[in-house]
Amino acid sequence: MINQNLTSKTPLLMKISQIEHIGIAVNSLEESIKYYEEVLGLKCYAIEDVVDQKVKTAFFLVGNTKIELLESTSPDGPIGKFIAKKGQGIHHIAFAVDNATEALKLAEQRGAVLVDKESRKGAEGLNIGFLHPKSTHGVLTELCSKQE
Ligand code: CMX
Repeated sequence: MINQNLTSKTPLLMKISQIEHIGIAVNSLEESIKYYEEVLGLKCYAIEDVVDQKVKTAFFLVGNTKIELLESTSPDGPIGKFIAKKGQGIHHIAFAVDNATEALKLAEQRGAVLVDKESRKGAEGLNIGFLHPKSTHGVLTELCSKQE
């Protein structure tokens, strides 16, 4: 899967600073928020609609990493399709990088298949882009950055 056509100009490696968030697909934000708050003792600090992704999100902070709960707003959106097929559960892992568009290009040069050729705006105003799970050993992978 690794692209053999790397040149001397290809940057060495992507620099990931931390796990930015873990995305979890849920049937109902309301019901899941109760579990995270009342059983795990976390605090939901934001709820946001990401209209173009057809999801409603809820965020919790655990150390420097967030948990992002994702409730589908439409059966034909990515979360609606995922839940129909696999049920609730971990949906994706998001890594923080300096520049999401550059990191996407680098991942593609190194053999990953991009869902997004360039970054776009996601929840919390981050620049985000996804790598297809078929090219990442089964884990839908998001790269995100505060700036571009
Ligand atoms: N993790 C692992 N595999 C996944 C997956 C996931 N989250 N989502 C889909 N797949 C697998 C499917 O099981 C399927 O596998 P098989 O071919 O073996 O059956 C394959 O990928 C294709 O799945 P599909 O249901 O036909 O879905 P699509 O090809 O239409 O879309 C994907 C798949 C990943 C491109 C799409 O879900 C996508 O663009 N995801 C990124 C966007 C997203 O998830 N947004 C929500 C998050 C919002 C945010 O954080 O801001």
